[in-house]
Amino acid sequence: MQLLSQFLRRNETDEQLSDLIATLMVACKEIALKLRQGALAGIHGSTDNTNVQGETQKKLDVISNEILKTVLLNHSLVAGVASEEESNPVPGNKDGRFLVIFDPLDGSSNIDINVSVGTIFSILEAPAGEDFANEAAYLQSGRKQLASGYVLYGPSATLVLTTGHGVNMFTLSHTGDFLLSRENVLIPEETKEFAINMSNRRFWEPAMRNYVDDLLEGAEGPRGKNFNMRWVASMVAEVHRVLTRGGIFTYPWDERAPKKPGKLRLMYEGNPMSMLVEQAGGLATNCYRDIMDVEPDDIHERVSVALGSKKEVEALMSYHTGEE
Ligand code: AHM
Ligand code: MG
Repeated sequence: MQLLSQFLRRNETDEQLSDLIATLMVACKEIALKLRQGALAGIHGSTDNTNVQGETQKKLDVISNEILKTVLLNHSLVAGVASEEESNPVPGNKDGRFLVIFDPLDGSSNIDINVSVGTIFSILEAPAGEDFANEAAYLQSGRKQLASGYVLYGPSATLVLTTGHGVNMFTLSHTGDFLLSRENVLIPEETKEFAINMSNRRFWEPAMRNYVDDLLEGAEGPRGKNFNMRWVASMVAEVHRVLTRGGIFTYPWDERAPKKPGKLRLMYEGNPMSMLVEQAGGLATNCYRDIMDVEPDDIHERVSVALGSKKEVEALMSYHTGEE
């Protein structure tokens, strides 16, 4: 059994980056404990607040956000953090080397029904001479990420991490250590499994409708095989399934919000998940091009997401671009 810290040392990961990842895991372990207590701790349900995206905050959204902020902003290497639950970035140590961007508790509509949720994070280099209370410092494309990952709080708590050299999984043990449980994750190139919120079909672009309609035709249709569908409504769980056994996950453009395409956020969800998926040999696109090539204009910007098994994402893209 190999500890996360041993694994990072063995792979000659930058010491400061390893230190930051260890600190992040202190916060995630605390969140895992709160989640395990569930209803007994009186932390289910919603607050009276809405976040910057106009969504009602769950009590655990707020608690997880506070835990991450407290732990990270006390770390001398952290120049600032940006969170899905904060209107503006929060500065840390102005001489810190890293910026940390996170969705403290993704899939939080699943908390009260005891279904998997997760913390998603993205780590960037802090540009010299910037004001880390200002979002400009954080508006870097996904290609600039030094590391990204998530902790899935499911039947077990699992860290899935990339520092740009493949993807590895670590499971939280009863002793409170993250132990290596899967090395060099690779997503199968082909799949027969897709994940999309079908109830939004009438709002999609025609290309997306055609693609999904063809999947539903099964072996008799143009795709020539029978597909199965899954929808957990927690991106972390969907991406975990894709990384574990392949598949395609998509949350596409939606005509209800033409200026804010899709539901998922580029900086907190799109970029970190895209880095993991690409590092595992998959594709992560906005249906037209790689998400990590998108230059962000706004810290809370939304993005259309289609990621997973390479050949299936290419098939989806061909419906959109018209290219075979
Ligand atoms: P959240 O960050 O507010 O939890 O929202 C993101 C979640 C994703 O985890 C998931 O893919 C999606 O919202 C589910 O949305 P839907 O309500 O359409 O099923
Ligand atoms: Mg989220």
